Amino acid sequence: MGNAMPKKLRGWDSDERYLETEFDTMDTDGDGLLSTGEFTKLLLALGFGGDEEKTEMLLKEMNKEREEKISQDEYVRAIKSNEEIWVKTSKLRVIFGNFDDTNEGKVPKTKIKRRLRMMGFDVDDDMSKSIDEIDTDKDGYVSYAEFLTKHLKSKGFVSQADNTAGALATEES
Ligand SMILES: [Ca+2]
Ligand SMILES: [Ca+2]
Repeated sequence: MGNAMPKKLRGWDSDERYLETEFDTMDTDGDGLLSTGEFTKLLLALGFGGDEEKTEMLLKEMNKEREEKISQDEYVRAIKSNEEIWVKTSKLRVIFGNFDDTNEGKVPKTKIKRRLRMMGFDVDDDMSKSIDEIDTDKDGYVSYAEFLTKHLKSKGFVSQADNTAGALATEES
């Protein structure tokens, strides 16, 4: 609280873990930096609607020292401090956060299926299977990292082979 930002989520340790996970999922080589291209892809995947010019401006703003790369810290600060970007990139956080009402950054698969049924979805074998597939480390939970990785893959922004870092970034807490 005490934050001027009139926005919603504020879960999973004051939203920061969401942002850190987003960064780590896109940082497929695990060096703690995103290239401008990766950063742009991440914003687009999160729903920051295709405005490349704006993305470039944002990059220049947040990127004081390095020319071509941003750190996790820069990412977290930039997104948290820019309400427009925050709101425009929040769709996946909000969807996930609605399921994650215990604020752990992961949701039991059984709970996801139950919720979906309650919401009126027909959770048939196919749907059930695709939920199982999101849980790549097979711990019975869908973490935000897994959820996001699935989304990035479906957009073609990370490949299957690139996924190790994203899976490793899955929270243990
Ligand atoms: Ca990297
Ligand atoms: Ca899992």
